[in-house]
Amino acid sequence: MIELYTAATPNGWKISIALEEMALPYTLRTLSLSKLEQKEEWFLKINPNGRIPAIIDRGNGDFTVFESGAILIYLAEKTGQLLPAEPKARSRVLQWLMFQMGGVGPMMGQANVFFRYAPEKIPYAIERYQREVRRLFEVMERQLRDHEYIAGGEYSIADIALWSWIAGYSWSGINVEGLPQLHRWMDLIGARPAAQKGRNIPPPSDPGTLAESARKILS
Ligand SMILES: N[C@@H](CCC(=O)N[C@@H](CS)C(=O)NCC(=O)O)C(=O)O
Repeated sequence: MIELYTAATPNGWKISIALEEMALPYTLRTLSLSKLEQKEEWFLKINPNGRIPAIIDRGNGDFTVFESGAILIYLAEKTGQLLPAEPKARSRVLQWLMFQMGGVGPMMGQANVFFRYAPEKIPYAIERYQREVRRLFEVMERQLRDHEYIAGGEYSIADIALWSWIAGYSWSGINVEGLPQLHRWMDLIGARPAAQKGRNIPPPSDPGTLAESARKILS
C-alpha cells in the first residue's frame, strides 16, 4: 500500500492522477500548506525539502520518495506502466518529464507568484514568467503537431506531469490562443477518467485558501 502525502496543487495532482491511472491502492494524507505542516520535523524525515508531494511505499520496506518526477518514475517502474522499457522510447518520456520538472512547473509557479500572490504588482516579473510559459507552450504545440501524446504515440507519465500544471493555465494568466494542438492534447488528457478523478484528490482549494497558503509560504 502506498501512502500519499499531498495537497490540492499541481505537483500533488500528478501523483493522485498517476495512482488512479495505475489502479494502485493508496491512502491519502492531506497536508495543510497554510499551517506549514510540510515544514514540520516529522514530514522533513519523509521529504527533506519540506514540500508536497511525497510517498511512502509500505509494501517496499517503507521506502520514501520525494520530488514529483522521481515519484512518477518510481510508480511507473513499480507497475510497468506509463514509461516504456525500450530505451529510446523511455528516454523520450524522460526528456519531456524533465522539460516539465525544470521548465513548465517552475515557470508556471513563478507566474502564479507574481500574477496572483505578490503583494506588489511588478509588471516586469509578471511578463517575464508569463512570456516564458507561453514560449514553453509553443514548444509543446510544435511537438504535438506530429505526436498524439507529448512523447509520441502513447500516454505516459510525461503527459500526466504536464497536464497537471497546464490545465491551470488561466490561473497563471497565460494566453493560450492560437495553440490548437495544445488544446487538443489538454482535452485528450482531460477526458481520461483517472485524470478527472486524480485532479480532485484532494479537491481544488478556493482562491482564498490558496492566497492564505501562498502568504504563509512566501513570507
Ligand atoms: N520540485 C518539487 C516541487 C514541489 C512543490 O513546490 N510543492 C509545492 C506545492 S505545488 C509545495 O509543497 N509548496 C509548499 C512550500 O513551498 O512550502 C516537486 O516536483 O515535487
